Amino acid sequence: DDGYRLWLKYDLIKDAGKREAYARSAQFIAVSGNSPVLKAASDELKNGLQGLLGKSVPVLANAGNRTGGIILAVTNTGLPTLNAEGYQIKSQSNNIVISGKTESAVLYGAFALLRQLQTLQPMANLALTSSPKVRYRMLNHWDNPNATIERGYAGESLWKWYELPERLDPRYRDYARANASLGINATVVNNVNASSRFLTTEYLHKVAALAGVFRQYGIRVYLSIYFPAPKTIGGLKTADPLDPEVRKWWADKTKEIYSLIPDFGGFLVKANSEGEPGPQDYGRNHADGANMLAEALKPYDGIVLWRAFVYKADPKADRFKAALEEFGDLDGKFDKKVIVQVKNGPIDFQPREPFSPLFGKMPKTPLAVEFQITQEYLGFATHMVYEAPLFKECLESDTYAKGKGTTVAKVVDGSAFGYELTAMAGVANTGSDRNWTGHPMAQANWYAFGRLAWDHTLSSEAIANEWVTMTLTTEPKAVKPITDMMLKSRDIYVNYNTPMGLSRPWTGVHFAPEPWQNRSPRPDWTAVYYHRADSVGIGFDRTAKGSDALSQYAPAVQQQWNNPETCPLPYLLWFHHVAWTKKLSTGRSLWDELCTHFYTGADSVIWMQKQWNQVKNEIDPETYTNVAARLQTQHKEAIWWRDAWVLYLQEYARQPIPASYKKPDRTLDDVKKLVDVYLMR
Ligand code: BDP
Repeated sequence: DDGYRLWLKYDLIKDAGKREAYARSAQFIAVSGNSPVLKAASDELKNGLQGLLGKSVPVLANAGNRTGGIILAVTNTGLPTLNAEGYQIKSQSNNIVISGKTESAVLYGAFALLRQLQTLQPMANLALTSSPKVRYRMLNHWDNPNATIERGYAGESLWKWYELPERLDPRYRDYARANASLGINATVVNNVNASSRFLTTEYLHKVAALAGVFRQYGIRVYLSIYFPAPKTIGGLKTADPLDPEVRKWWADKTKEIYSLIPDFGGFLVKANSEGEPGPQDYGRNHADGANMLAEALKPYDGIVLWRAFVYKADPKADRFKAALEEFGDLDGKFDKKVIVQVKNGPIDFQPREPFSPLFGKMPKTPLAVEFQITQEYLGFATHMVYEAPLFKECLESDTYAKGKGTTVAKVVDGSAFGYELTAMAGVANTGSDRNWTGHPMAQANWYAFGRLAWDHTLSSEAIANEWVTMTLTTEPKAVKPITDMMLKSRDIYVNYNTPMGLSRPWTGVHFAPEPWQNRSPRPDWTAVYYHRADSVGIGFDRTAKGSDALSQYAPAVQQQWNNPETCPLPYLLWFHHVAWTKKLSTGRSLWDELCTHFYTGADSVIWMQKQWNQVKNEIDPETYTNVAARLQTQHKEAIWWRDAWVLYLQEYARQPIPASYKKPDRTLDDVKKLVDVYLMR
C-alpha cells in the first residue's frame, strides 16, 4: 500500500456477515438530476460501496417504489436544525435517505455514510444529523510558483503550474475528494509570502482550471495576494490603500477574477509581517488595507482573510504582545467582509503555546484560528506527532472573555460574540509525495484538522480511532495501541523538544536543536531571546515585573498564570523566570524536572517503537516498515535534542544530571558539531 488512497481506501470488509447486512441496505443509489456535485456524491458512493462490499451498486435517477437503497435528496423540508451545509442520514421506509439543503450538504452526507461503513458502524435505524460549526473550513497552501513549498516536507507542490490550465493532473480530483470527505470547503492555493504572478491573467486561467476541478467537491479557491501588486503588475506608482487608482486597480482585478472564477472565495493577506509589504508602508493601518480589498469584493460573494501574524523588529519589545498591540485598537474598524486570521498561539506554531490573547479581545471582529498542520516545528515528516490534542488544547482554552466557558472554540465558531463570518484555517502538510504527507501517520493531521474544522467538539481519541480504522487496520487489538501512541505523541515530542514552556530553541530551517543560538539580525530571531537562561534560572518573565504580556489576558486567566505556584507546569516558563533550585509541585527542583522531561521524552520514543512493533501483523508491510524506520530516526533525534538541552543548560544551572539518568555520552561541543552539519550550505 503506497498510502495514496489516504483514509478513502474502501478495501473489502473482511466480515462476510457484516458485508451482507450492509449490502441489503445498499442495493441501489438514487439521485435525481445530474449536477456535478451530486454526481460526485453518487460516484463516491458507488466506488466506495463497490470496494467495501465487493459488488456493483446501480445508480438510478429515481427510486420509484424500490426499497433497500440509498437516496440522495436536496430538500428544504424536514431539516429545521441543519445549516446550509449540514446533512441528515435517516432510515426511512426501508431506504437510507441522505438529505441536506444544498448539494454540498448531500455530498458531505455521502462521505459520512461511507465513514459509517468504513468504521463498521451499524447501518440499520440510522438517524444522524450534523452541521459544520464554522462556515469557512480552509487549507492554506504555502506553495510557490516554482513548485517549492514553504515549510513543506512531502515533496513539491501538488499544483503543476507549468502544465495548467490545459492538463489537469488526476490528483487534483483526489485532493478535492479527500477534503470533501472532511467537509473542507476552501483552499488557498499559494503561499502567504505571495508572488504577484498569481494575479496575472496568465495565472488566473491556471487557478480557474483548478477551481473547475474543486467546484464539483464544494471547494472554493482563494488566493494569497502580494500587497504591492498594483505596482508590480499594475504599473502604478503606489499601492497605498487609500489611493483611488489603487482601489480601482483592485476592483478591476477582482472583477477579472470573478469573470474567470465565478465562485472565487477571496483573498488571504500577509502584510507588514516578516518583511512583506503592507498598508503601513503608506502610513495606513491593517484595517485600511483589508477594507480596500473588501470593497473590491463587495459585488461578489468573497471575503478577505487578513492575518494578524505581525511583530516588529523592536529589540526591547516582547514579541508575544505584538499582535494585540497592533490589532486591538482596530476592533470594530474592519469591513463586514473581513476576517482576521490569528495563529493559535502568540508566537509562532510552537509545539505548545498558550492561546493567543487576541481571542476574546476583539468582540467586534470575526477571528479565524490558524493552525499549522505541516510539522515545521514538530519534527518535519520524520517525527510522529498527532496534532489533534494540540488543536483541541487551544480550542478548549478558556478566554473568560464573557465569563467562564468562553473558549477559543466559541469565539471562533461565532457563538461567543455572534460573528457572522466564521473560519478555521490549517497550513497544509500535503505535497507531491505519493502518500501526500511524507510521514504516513501525518495523514492523520490533515484528517484531524478537517474533522475539527467541521466539529470542534469531537475528541482527539474519536478522531484517531476513525482515522486508524479507515486507514491502517480495522482490527481492534491493533487500533488500540496505535491510537494510544498517537494520543501521547504530542506530549512526548514536547518533552524532549520544548518542555514546560520553552520555545523556539532553533533557528534557520527549524530542524536542529540550537538553544545556544544568540546571533541574528534581530533579537527575536535568536533562541536565547525565548528561554533567557542565566545562572539563576530560566524562562521569560511575562508578569508585571517583566514584559507584562500576561495583562493581555482576562483577569481570571491572569490570576491562574501570574503566580508561578498556580501556573500549570506545561506553561510555566512561558510566563516566569524560575530559579533552577525552585521546588515544584512535583517535588523536584526545576532543574531536575526539566531533565526528567528531556529524558522521559526521549525514552518514550522507545515505547512508541514497541507499540508499533506490536501491530506489525495487522498493518500493510510497506506502511509498517516506513513508520518503523521513521521512529528509529525520531529516537536518534530525540536523544540529540535531549543531549543538546541538558548539556547546554547545565552550563548555567551548574547542577548534576539526576542520578537515575545516564549522562550523555558526548560533550556539548560534539552536539554543536553535529548541528553545524545541518547548517552548512
Ligand atoms: C513562520 C514560518 C514562515 C512563514 C510564517 C508565516 O517559518 O515560513 O512565512 O510563519 O506564518 O512560522 O507567515
